[in-house]
Amino acid sequence: MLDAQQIALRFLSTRLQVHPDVVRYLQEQDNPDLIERIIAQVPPDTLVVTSRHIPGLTSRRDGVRFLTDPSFEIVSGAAGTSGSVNGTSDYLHYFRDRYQRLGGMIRSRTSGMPIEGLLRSNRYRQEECTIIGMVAEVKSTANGHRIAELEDPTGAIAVLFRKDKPIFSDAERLVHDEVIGVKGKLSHDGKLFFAEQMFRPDIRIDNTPYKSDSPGKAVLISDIHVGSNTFLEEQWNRFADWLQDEPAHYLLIAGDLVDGVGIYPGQEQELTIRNIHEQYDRLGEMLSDLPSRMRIIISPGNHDVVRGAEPQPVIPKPFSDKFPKNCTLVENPALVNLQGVRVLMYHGRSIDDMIGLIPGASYEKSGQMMEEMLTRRHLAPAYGRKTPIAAGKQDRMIIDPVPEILHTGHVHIRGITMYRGVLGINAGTWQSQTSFQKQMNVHPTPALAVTVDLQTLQPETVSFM
Ligand code: D5M
Ligand code: FE
Ligand code: ZN
Repeated sequence: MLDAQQIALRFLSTRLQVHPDVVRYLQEQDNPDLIERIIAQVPPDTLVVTSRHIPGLTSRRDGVRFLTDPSFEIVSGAAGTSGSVNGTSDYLHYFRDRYQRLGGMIRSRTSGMPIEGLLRSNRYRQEECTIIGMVAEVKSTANGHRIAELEDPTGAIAVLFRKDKPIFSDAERLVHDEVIGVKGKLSHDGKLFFAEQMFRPDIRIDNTPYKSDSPGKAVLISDIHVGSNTFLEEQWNRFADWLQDEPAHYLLIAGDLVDGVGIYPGQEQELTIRNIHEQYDRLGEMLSDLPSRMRIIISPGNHDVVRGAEPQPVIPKPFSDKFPKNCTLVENPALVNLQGVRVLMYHGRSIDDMIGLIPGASYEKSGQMMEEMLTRRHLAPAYGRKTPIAAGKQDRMIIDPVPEILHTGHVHIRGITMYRGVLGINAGTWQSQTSFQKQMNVHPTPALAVTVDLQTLQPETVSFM
């Protein structure tokens, strides 16, 4: 996504002001050429560039969003945007970008001071102040308090969250590499910061989701696992039959399309299709049997043939050859716009990590796991554990803009949640319990689809068991 300030500066350099709606639109388009085209096209007496100056765009009723195609647009995560990773310089950029953008969200509600400034002089000791930093490390003390090392670009400080303070329930759920703000006081000796209050980047409390002004229905699924001997073919066929008569406009599939090969030890014994090409070809046939009036949006997961590091690229050419024409391939994650309703699709591998780090978290509570992402405004906050992240120049895992719907998969367990106006949906899987999941004690909820009416944003679960 382009930087808002840079967009505004580019316009200012030609003596043009620019409306925030237009900045937002240009950020979403992520195409610097478009800015140049608009500058070249505005009439010479223009003072402020508004939506009127952008040709071919229809505005959403609230004037916030513009669509070239009112029924469907990929906001981010289009094919070819995942990029490659170039060593340590990108890694530094990545964390700087993560800190700047998430810190900026916190700063819009409370101002913070640089950690270095706090430590340099005695002036701030015992004075209430706020700092904004990334959690470098977090652990429990011998007395059951939590202590976190908080870092910003200027310095680092140990922050203590006492177990007898109301703040402790937030602090318990701290994971490393998330960005937070803390209000509190520095100790006498300047070595420890006592936290009183904590701010996450979070969704605004008054966030109101956009609803489509024309009829539309989306069907959300994930984790089909074609090729596995636990893939539920009969149930899938029932789903396909049901779609024939269902006025559904969109089918969204959030990863693990096929079971893949060599994904876990002993997998060969549990495959009915042992060739990865044949697995995708079979999926292509299944999708071709679905109504061609539907737009099918497909993103990959950790069982798919692309690199594991997120953002994961789209399913590449030879594998998608048999997919019907009504399929659109997107990356993982991807933000798509259905009639103005934005759906953030993310397979959800980071849930494995969060379950290990957040007390009380579990596979059964996939709804809560989506809330943990939304409050941190990040799809995979903890870096360097099971979820490989391609640390490119920009952090593509940041949740910005706020979607109407967060669509995840991976856990194979249905979960639906509503958090500050954002609808979180995990529809489960089309695979019954595998021996691996038995060992992991994961009890799937298979053969479910979740539909969403785009005019009301009401979800409904349909079972095909
Ligand atoms: O994930 C299917 C389910 O298995 C999901 O609930 C997560 C769980 N799973 C997958 N890999 C692991 C590891 N490494 N540890 C613990 N739990 C795991 P799928 O991506 O379909 O294999
Ligand atoms: Fe899966
Ligand atoms: Zn998965």
